[in-house]
Amino acid sequence: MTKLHSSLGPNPRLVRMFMVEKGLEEGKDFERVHYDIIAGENRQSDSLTGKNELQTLPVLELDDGTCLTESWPICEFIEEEHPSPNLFGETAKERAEVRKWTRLFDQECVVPMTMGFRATSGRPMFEPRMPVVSESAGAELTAMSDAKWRWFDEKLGGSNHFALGRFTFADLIVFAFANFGFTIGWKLPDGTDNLARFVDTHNQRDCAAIWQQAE
Ligand SMILES: N[C@@H](CCC(=O)N[C@@H](CS)C(=O)NCC(=O)O)C(=O)O
Repeated sequence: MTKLHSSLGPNPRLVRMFMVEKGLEEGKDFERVHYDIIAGENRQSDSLTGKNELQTLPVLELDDGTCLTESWPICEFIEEEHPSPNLFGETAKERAEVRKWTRLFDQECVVPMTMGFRATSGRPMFEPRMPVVSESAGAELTAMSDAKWRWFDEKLGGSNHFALGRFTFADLIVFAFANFGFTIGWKLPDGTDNLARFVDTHNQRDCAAIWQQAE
């Protein structure tokens, strides 16, 4: 059976949410292998190194032993294997639109947000594990990310969808990382009422339950 090597954190949960959206069930369609990243289990495990040289989660291990890494490409792989419901777009133009919003969000919000967190409130956990920027640079990165969240709020306007006028991966990644933020004490920046409405709306989706589950 396909194995999803998983842990606490937004990236594994993004893939798990995607699987819920696809109607794929843990125990039936895939097996989940959990790593305690707080205890550094992923960094001590030789077996994970063999699957992902970066020792991060998620890793999707296929029946033939192929190991796929990086949450977004894993989700695109799942989409190709399970085309319905469509979450990346039906045509090349639609896919370009979904990937545009995903890329913008990944680069402009996720990167500064996570680097900022690792250098400030997350510092005690991350400093011993990986290079982190200074606390003041971390605060600047958080401010840059907040400014981009506001830009996303403006782009969203009265809609609850970033692309194609329907639920896509672009919405899922924004929703997943907002929920991740809430678990670490982050709040939507002031002046992002559209995003607050977006989160409230998508909290009704089945995939939102992933954030209520203890690891
Ligand atoms: N770019 C990767 C990021 C993977 C990543 O950083 N995963 C985190 C969990 S959200 C992790 O494994 N952290 C534990 C560690 O770095 O030791 C992806 O998209 O999957």
